[in-house]
Amino acid sequence: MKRIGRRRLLIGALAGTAAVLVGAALTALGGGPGMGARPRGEAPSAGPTFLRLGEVGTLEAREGVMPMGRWGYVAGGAVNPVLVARRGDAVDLTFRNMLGAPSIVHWHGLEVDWRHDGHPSYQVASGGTYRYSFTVRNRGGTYWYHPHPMPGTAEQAYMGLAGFLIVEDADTDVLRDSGFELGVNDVALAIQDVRLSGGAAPYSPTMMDIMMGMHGWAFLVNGVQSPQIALRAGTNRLRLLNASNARVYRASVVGPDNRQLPMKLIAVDGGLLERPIEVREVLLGPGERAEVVVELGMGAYTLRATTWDPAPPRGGPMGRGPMGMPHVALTGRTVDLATIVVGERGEAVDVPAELSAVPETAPPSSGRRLSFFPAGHGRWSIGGMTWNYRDYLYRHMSASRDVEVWTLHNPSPIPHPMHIHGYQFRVLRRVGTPEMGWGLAVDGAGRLATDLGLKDTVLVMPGETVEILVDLDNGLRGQQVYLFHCHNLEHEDHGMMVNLYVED
Ligand SMILES: [Cu+2]
Repeated sequence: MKRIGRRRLLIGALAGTAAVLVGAALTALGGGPGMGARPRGEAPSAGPTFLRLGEVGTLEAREGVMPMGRWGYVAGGAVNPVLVARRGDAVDLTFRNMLGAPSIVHWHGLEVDWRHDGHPSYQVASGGTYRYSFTVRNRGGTYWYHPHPMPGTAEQAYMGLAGFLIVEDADTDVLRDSGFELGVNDVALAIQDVRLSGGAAPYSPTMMDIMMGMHGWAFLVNGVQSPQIALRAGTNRLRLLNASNARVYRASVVGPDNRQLPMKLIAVDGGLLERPIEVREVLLGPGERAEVVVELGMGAYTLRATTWDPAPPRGGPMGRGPMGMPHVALTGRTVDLATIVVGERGEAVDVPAELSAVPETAPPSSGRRLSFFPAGHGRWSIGGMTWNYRDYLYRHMSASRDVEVWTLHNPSPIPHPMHIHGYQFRVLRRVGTPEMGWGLAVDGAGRLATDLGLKDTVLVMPGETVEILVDLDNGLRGQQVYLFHCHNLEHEDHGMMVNLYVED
């Protein structure tokens, strides 16, 4: 199996990260006491490994392959490898589920036939396999893969099963050729929060956690707590992924003077923006991605975020507020996620002023309005429906005819990052944005910089109404059953997911 940039990783700009991760990966794959068995015949890897998606024969979900006994996907001897594909690539790989519970893989953001999309109808039992066969049809961009069984997504993602899936196309080639190199000055950083207890991070949500989503207090970047990321001076491209179960981040890079650096936002969920947008922070709900370009000099920097924690309920856990929910609130605080150490000279890169033509979406033919409500017993509903396999929130949606405006209304005190499978959509408007998003709007429609490209996940903040434009024609024909769900994974596991039935 071909490895991309492996040699460069070992000697290159990620050496610091690699140093942190070498030990971690060795311990994990070496199978220390209580760490689980080492995959047969596979050597430990050093640092993030880049693998061609089309050349991955088998992707295994395994327990105990990461530090703290956490879980991961194993391919080519690497844990949670960064998979790299080219638009148009044919993918034929086998998922093997070595977990103790059913699982299936979802290619988050990719437009694929629903039989290869990780719908839980296709989850396989422990020891089972599932064969994926699809063509990569998306624009170049930063996507990711993670488990999607029902229930169990929340636990499996929390335990560490997640990886990046980078798609390349002609537009991202131009950007790369301007001077970015994967693993050198183009790095992928997945942010996650967990609760540490006795050197492990077990998944054991309380009823309150199920209602609010599981919020941890220890922060991991690519599976490592408070890592040092070594970059070179000059221009760096950071691909940020919020891989957390529930936590929302306003992320920034802070300099030695403790001030937020100016950054260029160049890409979001569904690939490159039309042109770079100057920002100092990006708001990322669970599942969302943002690519930012930042200029670094010699010295130490901090990847920092404002995050929100559920405040203790007023009136005790049994106290009920509006909508029959516990009295909940979210309180912001600042956390340092990673240290960026710049000790080597690098290159300045001129980012093109025109990045890509984001495809136009046809004018809408119809509209739907959807609200999110608690449905009792820790469950949540979308448009009045909670998850079951047999029912569809919408039937007879027409791929060839329907372009829809969806008005997503969140009357609850909890943010809901809403994700649609099989499509990339546009964000049209935000109304009623709360403090969490204040100061981030960049146009008269209340949109954030991260709303200005193609999206597969949109954060609907407490009290907010967000309009999105969904073109049901993703180029795939035949009957499709796609999912629309909250990417707060406790919400997803507790009913906040529905089927959509799309036909020609
Ligand atoms: Cu939710």
